[in-house]
Amino acid sequence: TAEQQQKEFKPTFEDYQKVYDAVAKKLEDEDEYDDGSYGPVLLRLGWHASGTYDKETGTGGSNGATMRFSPERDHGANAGLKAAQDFLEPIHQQFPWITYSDLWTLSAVCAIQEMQGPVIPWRPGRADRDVSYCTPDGRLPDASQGANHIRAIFGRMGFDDREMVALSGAHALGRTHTDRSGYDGPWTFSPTILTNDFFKLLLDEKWAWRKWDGPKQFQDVKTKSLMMLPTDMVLVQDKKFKPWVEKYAKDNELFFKDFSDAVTKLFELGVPFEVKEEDRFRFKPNTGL
Ligand code: DDH
Repeated sequence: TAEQQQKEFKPTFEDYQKVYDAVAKKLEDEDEYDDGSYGPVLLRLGWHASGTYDKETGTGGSNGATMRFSPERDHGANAGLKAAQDFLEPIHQQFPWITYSDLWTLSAVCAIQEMQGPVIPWRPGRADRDVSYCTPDGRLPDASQGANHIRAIFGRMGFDDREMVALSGAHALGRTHTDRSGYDGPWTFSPTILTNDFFKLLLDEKWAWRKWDGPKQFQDVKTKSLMMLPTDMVLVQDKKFKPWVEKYAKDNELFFKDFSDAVTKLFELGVPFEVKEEDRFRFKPNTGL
């Protein structure tokens, strides 16, 4: 059984690289989904698995993959993430020795790297846990809120302002869906390639409230084809967030460095690793295969 394999099989770096390669290949093959890639939704799965962490109680985080179960899978913030879990199911069948918890964060790392983002150092060690470890609803950010909310949510995970802004750069990728969050549209013109465009557009475009029946969101005045969430706009409205938006808009290398550091930290929150920090794996990207 998978559980026996997870206990008995001692995978090496090469074994994990094989899982990475299988995810990368499936990303290449299944290019009909959404804007042409499952990459963004795979990243969102890894982030929502990890972003439930509470540093005070040590609960939540990527250790456990409890989003497989109700009630956590039904939390509003997780709407649509079943697509990512279903995408990964055949990979899990192919490599039953890996835990779902490790697979989800490894796949999010793969998604970032295959979408031309920075290398994200990663280490194994997460164990799957049962339904009793599901976190309560409300631990993930609410896009309709302001700066206090962002700082409360990410502060609870242990992040500072700089890290909060760097992590938000993930919204260069993917889109919002009316049948998931209720919001509509992508943030950038290249939603399957990671760049600092989220920050550039936030500063350079003129944004106005979109006139529609849906939830309050911003629209770019010029093309009316891009969107920003209220929480995205907070990053240029808040005096302490904005300087980081400006730095990342000017310097993609700095953004990649800080994004890589913050995502590595995010995916490791609350995980009792045996592998040391200095022994983290750096997976070889397959881009262009
Ligand atoms: Fe996000 N995000 N996110 N986000 N996110 C959505 C989509 C994606 C917030 C709200 C939303 C991060 C931070 C925040 C990604 C990655 C990350 C959607 C749309 C909403 C709403 C969902 C849908 O309708 O399908 C809010 C609020 C915050 C906040 O910081 C306050 C972070 C930190 C990350 C990360 O990865 C580090 C990605 C990728 C998507 C695109 C998903 C897709 O299917 O495409």
